[in-house]
Amino acid sequence: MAPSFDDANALIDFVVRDGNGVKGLVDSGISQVPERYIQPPDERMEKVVESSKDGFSSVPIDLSKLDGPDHDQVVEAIVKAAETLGFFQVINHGMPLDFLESLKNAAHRFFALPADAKSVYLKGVSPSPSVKYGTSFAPEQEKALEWKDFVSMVYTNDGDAQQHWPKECKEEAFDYLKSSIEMVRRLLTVLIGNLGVTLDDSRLESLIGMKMVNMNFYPICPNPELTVGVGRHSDMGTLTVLLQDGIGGLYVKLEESKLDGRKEEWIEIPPIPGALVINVGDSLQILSNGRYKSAEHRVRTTSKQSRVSVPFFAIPRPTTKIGPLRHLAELDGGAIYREVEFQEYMSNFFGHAHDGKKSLDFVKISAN
Ligand SMILES: O=C(O)CCC(=O)C(=O)O
Repeated sequence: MAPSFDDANALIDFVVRDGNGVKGLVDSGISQVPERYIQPPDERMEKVVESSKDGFSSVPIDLSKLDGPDHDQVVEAIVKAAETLGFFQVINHGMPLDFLESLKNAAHRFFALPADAKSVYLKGVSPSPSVKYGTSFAPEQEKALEWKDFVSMVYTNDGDAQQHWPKECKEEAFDYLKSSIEMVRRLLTVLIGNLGVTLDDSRLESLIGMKMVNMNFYPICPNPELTVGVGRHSDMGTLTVLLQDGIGGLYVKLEESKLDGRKEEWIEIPPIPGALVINVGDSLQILSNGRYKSAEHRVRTTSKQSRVSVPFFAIPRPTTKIGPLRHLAELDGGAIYREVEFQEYMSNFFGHAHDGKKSLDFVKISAN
């Protein structure tokens, strides 16, 4: 029998420790979200106003044109998107539509498993440190939990992935990882090339040396107006490639400087069949001395249908030193971020609940 979800400890035991997740909560037949999921009024998403776009293009970028006569225009579009919103969508990226469908199906297959089959991958008991199943982002640190379950697969080598990634989704996750790596290499070469640096293979690899595929599951929510799927945050890595399904609900915040005094505004990244979403992470913002914008984003919940998304995160190797490119800092009259070993940045990132772009404060050099 499901415990009383009015008792916060029993709720955490059921959802987090026993691995039932939000899915288990919903399957138990709740008609209202437990208190612990209720966001403070400022974080609720019931009144999301879609902005007038402010010149941000929602037209996806055709990546196949990077190799043809339109190369320069495609580079310009990628750079502009990275400098403004920090988010863009790509099509003709080399992953066929039926493969993307199979990837979403694989995510549904995993989360449809009974809790005891998923909980073998809980932190502390998982057969490999590279696989982790869980719920919310940092339940120990969060005042209000996120309405999301996830499985995370860190790539170390082909053998580990074959042996340890969950069989319900490993083939698809692995193929997605391999294709995403190629895409990220091309995009980073463009973006860093635009900063006047030609990346050699070893430098490129140090910037994307940690590779991770997550599968996110957002169950139907009885009170979407009180909850969030994922709270406001930016990603810590260099670039993220995201497959979302057709449900929608991914929102990106416009930078304050673009708002001319208007209050905060969020733009929805609309689902486009066959497209993948790309976003800039903190590491690329740091490296570019603030030129490229790591995008603050969050996810709405819905009462209509469960949603899945599959991000691939390209993350610097823990031993890589991340700091602004020296010539940019000189050009700009100083670095706005201090150099840090990425391991340190990552520990700080995971040590806090999602809180917008506060993760960057860890390395920000104050103005005075
Ligand atoms: O589900 C989404 O659309 C975004 C997921 C996300 O932001 C994350 O996993 O960090």
